[in-house]
Amino acid sequence: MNVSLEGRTYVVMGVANKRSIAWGIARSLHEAGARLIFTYAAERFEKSVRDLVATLEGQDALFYECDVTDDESIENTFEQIQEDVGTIHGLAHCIAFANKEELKGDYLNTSRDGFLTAHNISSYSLTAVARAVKPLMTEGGGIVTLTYLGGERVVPNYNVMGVAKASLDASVKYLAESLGSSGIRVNAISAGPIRTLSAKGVGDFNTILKDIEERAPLRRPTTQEEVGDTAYFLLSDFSRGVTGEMIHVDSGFHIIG
Ligand code: NDP
Ligand code: N5H
Repeated sequence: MNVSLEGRTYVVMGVANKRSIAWGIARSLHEAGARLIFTYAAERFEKSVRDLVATLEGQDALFYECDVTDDESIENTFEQIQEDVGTIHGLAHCIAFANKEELKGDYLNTSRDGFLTAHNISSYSLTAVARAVKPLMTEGGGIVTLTYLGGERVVPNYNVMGVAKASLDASVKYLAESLGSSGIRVNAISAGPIRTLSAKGVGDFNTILKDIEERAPLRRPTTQEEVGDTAYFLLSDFSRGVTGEMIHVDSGFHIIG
């Protein structure tokens, strides 16, 4: 069994800045020796991702623009990656979006457009990306996505994103079945709240974190590094028997009633 990721290449989707969970995953994979490929949503984010990656010593990374709402963009990205590097050993999908005005108040008021946008970007994108990366994963490997407790139970203000995460969680299981015979495992990490750009300005984050510090078994908030190391586990041979699974990296908060 090889738990070093030397000689392996992983795609990381969803680094916006140094607080991104995707960046925590990238650092863990980098430390394990992996070569990394980054995708960003639009050209205007390219420089900030490149500047961050320049801080990873000895990392010979590649960068591609990929808007997951656009089938052509997904196809072009993975065709280009195949041309440039050939085989891929895994992928981290760290992408979600819902309209800000629908992440507060009553879920009942969710619009059709808002519902479809949240599901398109936050859930369907995993299926579209999994289909596009499959031909590049000729040696098998792992796909990891990020989810949140609000998909399993009602969490105030998470609203339409909770419904989209429930759909994402079900997709992880169906994709695990679709891709298992190709040696590709599909798993989710359910992360505890982490202050990222997405989390900015939504809900009362301080109150949510205080509750974690008081009631979660580990009495401390989740870190990017904790999620990063669990992604490393799920993308390495250590987890070779694990697929269709959701691992909570949330200081144990999900077991508290
Ligand atoms: P970030 O804001 O750092 O990352 C969100 C990413 O989604 C951004 O990089 C953004 O890209 C990308 N994105 C949005 N729309 C598109 C699109 N159309 N195409 C491609 N990329 C897109 O936040 P997080 O790190 O917090 O979020 C990562 C994941 O973690 C999400 O799935 C989130 O739901 C999940 N999660 C977060 C938790 C938290 O507390 N922070 C807890 C549990 C789960 P760009 O900036 O280029 O637009
Ligand atoms: C219960 C909570 C707090 C309330 C709900 C938060 C939901 C957050 C998820 C989505 C992804 C946030 C989002 O789409 C924000 C956008 O409307 C506005 N922001 C942006 O457009 C920025 C610039 C870009 C980078 O963001 C994206 N996403 O593209 C949940 C929290 C305790 C935990 C949490 C924050 C979960 C989660 O899923 O992220």
